[in-house]
Amino acid sequence: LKGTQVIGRDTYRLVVDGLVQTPLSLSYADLQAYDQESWLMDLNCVEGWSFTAKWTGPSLSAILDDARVDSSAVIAIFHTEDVPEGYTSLDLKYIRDNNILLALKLNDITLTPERGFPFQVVAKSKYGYKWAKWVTRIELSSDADFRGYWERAGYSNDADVGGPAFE
Ligand SMILES: Nc1nc2c(c(=O)[nH]1)N[C@H]1C(S)=C(S)[C@@H](COP(=O)(O)O)O[C@H]1N2
Ligand SMILES: [Mo]
Repeated sequence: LKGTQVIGRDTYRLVVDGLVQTPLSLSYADLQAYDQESWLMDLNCVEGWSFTAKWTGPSLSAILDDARVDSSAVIAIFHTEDVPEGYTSLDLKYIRDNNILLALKLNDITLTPERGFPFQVVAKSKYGYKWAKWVTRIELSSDADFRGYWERAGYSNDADVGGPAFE
């Protein structure tokens, strides 16, 4: 929505904070050090186009386990370089039930800035606007009423592919 964001590999940190017992500040190498899992998955933009790719990266649940998320947290808010106040959010139950990945690679190639370096959230079976790119902070929150950038503009917070695009 503001064009490509360019994030430096050496200075990058992913902050995981909010309702956690152990806030994290992970480098790009830290993300690479987690077990890397791969999924073949479609990205469906609400505008009608889609593509299928192999997505590879750490499990977000594994990272959240290391942060020791409080039982009061219900959502994860993704703060991005282009929308630092909170680009989008996903339910924690959805993240855990679907083993959502943070894709460092697309078809075995490290993401370019255009594709979301350092990673793109693989929001399986959710519309493309939930697939956050250029994420700098994941905040655990109990605010079930939080709405991200597109969601505030009227797009569905569920964002299930095949479901309504608008609320
Ligand atoms: N931070 C951020 N993430 C974003 C966007 C954006 O504007 N900013 N656009 C979203 C939309 S609408 C889609 S369809 C996908 C596109 O992903 P792609 O660039 O890998 O095709 O990224 C999503 N992630
Ligand atoms: Mo999109």
